[in-house]
Amino acid sequence: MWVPRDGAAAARNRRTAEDGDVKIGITCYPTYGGSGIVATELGRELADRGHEIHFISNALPMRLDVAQPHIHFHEVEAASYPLFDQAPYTLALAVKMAEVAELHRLDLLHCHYAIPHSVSAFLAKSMLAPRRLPVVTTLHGTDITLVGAERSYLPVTRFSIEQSDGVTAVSRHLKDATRDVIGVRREIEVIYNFVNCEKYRASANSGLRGRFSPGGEPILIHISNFRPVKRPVDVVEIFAKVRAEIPAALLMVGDGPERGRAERRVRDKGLEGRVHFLGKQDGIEQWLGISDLLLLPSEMESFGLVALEAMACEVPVVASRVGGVPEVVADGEDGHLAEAGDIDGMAGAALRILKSPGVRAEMGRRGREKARTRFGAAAAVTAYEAHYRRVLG
Ligand code: GMT
Repeated sequence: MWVPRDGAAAARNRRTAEDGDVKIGITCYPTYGGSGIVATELGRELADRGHEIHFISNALPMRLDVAQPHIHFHEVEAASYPLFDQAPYTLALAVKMAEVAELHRLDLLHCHYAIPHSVSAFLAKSMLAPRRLPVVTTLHGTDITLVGAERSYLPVTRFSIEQSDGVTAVSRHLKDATRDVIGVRREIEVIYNFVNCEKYRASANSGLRGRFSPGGEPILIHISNFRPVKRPVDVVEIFAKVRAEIPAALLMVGDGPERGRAERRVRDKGLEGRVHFLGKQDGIEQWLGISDLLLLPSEMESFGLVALEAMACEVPVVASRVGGVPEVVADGEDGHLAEAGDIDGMAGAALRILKSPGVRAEMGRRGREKARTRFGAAAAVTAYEAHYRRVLG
């Protein structure tokens, strides 16, 4: 809806999340990655609550079902011209955001990942002035710790965050990093990522499990975008040490630049047949549901959404003690943490869990309980609604 800036008309027209449905434009990276998953799940939950959700992105987000009521999708196509080396996506996105905001009377834009989404949103909002179009930015991690920290991007990252009407971060660690690394001084609300515990749960799919574990041996799993920051080669090294002591299988779910190196390491270690590269998968809950342990030895992780998804499936987590991971996984309770690169430490932790079915089950039970009570979807979605309400004034 159109909300004038000032005056009595503004007060009459001003809409808040409390008054009923809000029309929200959500922009995210549509491909494999935690930020897109969080944006998509949030959009679906908000739509369930009756809000009108317009996804604006260069492709349909991976887990989005446009058949769901109150969900709409608008594709951004960056026009190319022989003069352009690369099509200007940031501008195309800004134009589409402004167009959708006008046509569908959006109340606000919610950008997941600062670069370039919040910059495009700033342009869209400026183009539509004096009509008010607040922008909320949710910071996910690498937009601050890697991309944003890059000297050439730092000023524009800081600018787009400072110019947003509301800013949230997915962990306390990320909130602090935004202050320390980017130099942002404005208020940032921490709203933790969440998981749908109905969808993510342990599964007794004996057919699927039997394919990888014919003798009932434990199944370890790693799920990521196989970027260097995820250290998938470490996963293979850790698994090799586990396999040296007990029979086990490893599922490698996802794809990305480090997959080739990880596959070569599997061959060097003679682990073919024990390690299964499954590529990008929809419905990762089915893979987590049959697994016994998640390995997440990342260099950095502002939250580690997949750790939370594993916990919801009663799968203990062995991960690096980095970034926001300790805010999700409690060492010794629902998993174990070690320093990034400590392959011996992580292999030892994995063996301690896998050699004792009682410990494994108890850690899994605690993980699910924590996922349900501290990281449930309902509380997070309510927190986002309250955030929107404040931004809408
Ligand atoms: O991990 C990435 O390569 C990118 C990024 C994304 O867009 O998925 O992940 C970040 O956002 C996730 C969702 O909030 C977090 O769970 C991840 O920890 C975070 N990745 C890093 O901080 C490396």
